[in-house]
Amino acid sequence: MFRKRIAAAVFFAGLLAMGMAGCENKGDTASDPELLLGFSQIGTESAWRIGNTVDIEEQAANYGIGLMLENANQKQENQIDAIRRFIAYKVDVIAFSPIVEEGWDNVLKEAQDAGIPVVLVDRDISENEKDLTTCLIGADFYKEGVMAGEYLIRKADSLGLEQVNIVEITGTENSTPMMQRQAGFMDAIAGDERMTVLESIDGDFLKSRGAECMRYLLDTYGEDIDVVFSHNDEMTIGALPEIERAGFEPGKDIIIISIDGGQEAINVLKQGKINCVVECTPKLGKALMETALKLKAGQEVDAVIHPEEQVFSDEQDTSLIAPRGY
Ligand code: GZL
Repeated sequence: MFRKRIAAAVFFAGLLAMGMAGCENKGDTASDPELLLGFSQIGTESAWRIGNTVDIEEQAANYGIGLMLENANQKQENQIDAIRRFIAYKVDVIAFSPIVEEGWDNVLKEAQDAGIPVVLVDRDISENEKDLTTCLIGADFYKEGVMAGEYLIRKADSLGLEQVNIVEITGTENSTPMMQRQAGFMDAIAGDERMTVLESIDGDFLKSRGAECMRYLLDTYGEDIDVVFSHNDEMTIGALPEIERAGFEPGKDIIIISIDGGQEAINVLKQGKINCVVECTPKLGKALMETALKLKAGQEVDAVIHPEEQVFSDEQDTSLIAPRGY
């Protein structure tokens, strides 16, 4: 315990110095946090991810919680290393957004042996490793996929379509959002005989890969494509210029369905080039801080916390959509 306080004091001295330099001091809590939270973030691959990081940093400051946030630059091994550093620092709580669902059991056993609770943020891990974590704070990705599929059925009805050919650009393979968004979407359209999935291809949640995937899909299927279902806005934004370069009007010749709900995608929705954006809020920081404080106080926490989420689409007056903040 004594070593922990020294480590924390050294760490907070740095924080305080940065705090004095970078933002106003919110009173006693900002300079004498009750709690040290270690957070391993996946990277900076999307506006969603950056918005998630900003929100966690802001909420840590609001709650007067000491935050050690490390960026893994899209590498699982960097997340595992960061968690080991948090254990060495004897933080009070560890949180992380697992880039994929498998491969965490060893480091999570080390955290358990050190008596440090682990909170999953945003993404989940495999069932056989979950008992090594305390809880999950993140979206219901399956429901997001269902909402995307249900929108497409309504859209096909409104257009009187008899055949709907779909291409899917998926997020990072073996990640929770990729697997569950795909499952929800496919389940939602399964009973509709008009729906045919021509191909699913991994875009890794990246804008550049979204463009590459779209180029390949257009070269392969051309005007047979009626719908693009993209697992995140970054890949969608990357795909749009490729659709236009091929001579098609996105949002009119090809129905575009995306997920995240960042400002850039909402702006394009308002222009009519995207038809539907399912919200996936990155604002998980408040729930994380409140959960960390409960864990520190030895209180019970909910096993799963899902934020409320909505669908933005051309079925509504998109001019009324408020600024998104990410
Ligand atoms: C979803 C999150 C996903 C976003 C992508 O909660 O895990 O990762 O949809 C991000 O933009 O890369």
